[in-house]
Amino acid sequence: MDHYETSKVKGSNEHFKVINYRKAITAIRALDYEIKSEEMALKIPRVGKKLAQKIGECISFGRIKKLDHLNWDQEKSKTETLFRSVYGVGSEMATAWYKDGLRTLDDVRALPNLTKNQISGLRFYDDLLLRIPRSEVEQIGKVVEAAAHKLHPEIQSQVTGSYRRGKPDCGDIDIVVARPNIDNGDELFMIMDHILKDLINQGFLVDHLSLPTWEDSYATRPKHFKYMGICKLPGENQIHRHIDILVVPWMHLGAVLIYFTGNDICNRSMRLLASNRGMRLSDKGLFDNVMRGKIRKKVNEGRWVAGRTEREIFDYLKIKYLEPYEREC
Ligand code: TTP
Ligand code: MG
Repeated sequence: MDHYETSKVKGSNEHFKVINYRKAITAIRALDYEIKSEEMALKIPRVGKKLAQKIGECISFGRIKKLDHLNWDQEKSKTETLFRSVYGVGSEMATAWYKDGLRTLDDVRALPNLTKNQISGLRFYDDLLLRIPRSEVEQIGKVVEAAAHKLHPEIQSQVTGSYRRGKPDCGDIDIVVARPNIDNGDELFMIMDHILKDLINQGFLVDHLSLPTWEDSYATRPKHFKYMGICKLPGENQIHRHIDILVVPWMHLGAVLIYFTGNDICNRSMRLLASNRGMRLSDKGLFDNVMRGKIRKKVNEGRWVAGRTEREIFDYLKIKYLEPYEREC
């Protein structure tokens, strides 16, 4: 997967291989037994014939021949994977740094032209690598909810992402905030602004990766606001965590919950299913009567038909409602 990750171009064969490898890795991680043969590997969901063969090779010879033919440069792949593990660093940057002779995070730290996000990513690197136990995600969720309720008790704040799918630990905290019947950007920005100021004053938000900004045109139309930052619970020995807070229109809440609960593969499948039915699913809702031309490129935006609740979207797509814990695709 690392090899394809470094050589992928969006929409290319490599791009889809990365996705397929990821699905297989998730399935293999979930096993509670050891894979002892190619035949056993083949029985695992999402492990196809070719991958099973490679697993078989690993078991028999401890290596994969294809990687030699690919001129797989293990040092390059490992180093680029290390660079990509820094927040704000993508594949292209990682490859460029490797080409420039950089090999360690200290080499990267010495660069003069790092972005603000990369500087934060390096500053909190060790903390951000650590998984967050569910109990801590819950506590962090309560801090944000309390700030939202202080502003108005009616405001809803929900932890989504891997937490909502029931995972025992999470990579970050994904929070969605909405207020019943409030859709316009003006009020939503105000809600975001108040919550952020409160959380900054408390010392809970300690660094910002992306702060929403205000534009006049938001006043009348539904608008999503996304904050990305670093938070820390009060008290000694607390770890810095990556938090995303979304403030979204009430009419889009269901679509946002589907998107932000994920997982990403499940989102991809639902979008493809919608597209196969002449519809389009986004984090704003489900749109019907979408005309598509060549290579499925959409010709019109379609008509918004559902989005307030998740069930509404599943119903309109005529698929059985999936509980969040069932969305591990
Ligand atoms: P993440 O927080 O990146 O993923 P996660 O919460 O599922 O897992 P983790 O424990 O590592 O945090 O994103 C939240 C949701 O946003 C994800 O479940 C699905 C959606 N999403 C996509 O659909 N595509 C993407 O590329 C990303 C980054 C997220
Ligand atoms: Mg997450």
